[in-house]
Order: sequence, then C-alpha cells, then structure tokens
Amino acid sequence: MMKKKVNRWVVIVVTLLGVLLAAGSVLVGMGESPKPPNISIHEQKARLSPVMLGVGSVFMKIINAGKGDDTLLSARASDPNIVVELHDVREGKMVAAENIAVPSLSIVELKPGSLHIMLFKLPKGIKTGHELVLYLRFKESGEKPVKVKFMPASGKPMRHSMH
Ligand SMILES: [Cu+2]
Repeated sequence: MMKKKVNRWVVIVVTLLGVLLAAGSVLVGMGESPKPPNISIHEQKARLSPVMLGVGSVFMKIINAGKGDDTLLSARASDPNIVVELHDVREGKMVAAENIAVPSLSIVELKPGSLHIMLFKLPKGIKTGHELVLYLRFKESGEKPVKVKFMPASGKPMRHSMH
C-alpha cells in the first residue's frame, strides 16, 4: 500500500521536472535566434540599359551561409533621387518583386532574365566605369551596403515590357 503511494509521488515529481525543462527550453528559444542567417554579396555589377536613358539593372550573387532564412525586402541607393526596385522576370516579362527570399545555406543569383534590381532616374552622365553604393535591406540581417560598378552593356538586352 505504502509503496504504491511513493510511486505516485515519483511520477508527479518527474512530470513536474519535465514540464519545467520544457518551459526552460522555450524561454531559451525566445532569446537571440539560435539560427541566424549569414549574408554576403558577391560578383555584383550594374548595366545601363542600352535602350532607356537613366535606367540600369543590377546583378549579383547573394549567399546565405547561415542556418537561418533571410529575405531581401528592398534596396536604396546613396543618391535618394535614384529609384530602386526589386524585379523578377515571369514568362519573359519583367514584374516588380515584393521581396526576394534568401533561404538558409543557399545562393540566390540575380541575373539577366531572372531576379534583378532595377535602377530608374539615374543621374545624367553615369556611364560605364561609374560606381554606385546600394543599400540592401534584409529582414534579419539589416541593411548591407554594396558597391556596384557599371559594366559595358552586353549584346543581349533584357526584354523590357515595362520600360
Ligand atoms: Cu527590371
């Protein structure tokens, strides 16, 4: 009879310990994200549109070497007059992209005919060789400055439906 009672207490204590441990790990999980993204930008370059004055596109590789996902939310140029948009190409047409997902342990390539960053209202006189600082705003990693240089236009202009 007595033995049975003790067993019941053991069960209750063990259960309580389990609940406390679970609560503890939840609290730890609520602190700094244990899986941060690790964003770096590579091979960035800009091209002036061969057909539209003051318009350019920017290409790059965004590498997330971290274990957490991130998202490119927007971009701006150091010159506030320049309009910067995130673009994608769907069915051969350029469309504005609300954001660009950069999942953990992945490389997202911004390239002609695919995801890219679009520049409008570039100052007159910008030409090949000029450099521009873009600030890429990531959801988790914050704002990252990246220096891009205008390269000679390739022979194949992108199919621009909007501009
Ligand atoms: Cu575009």
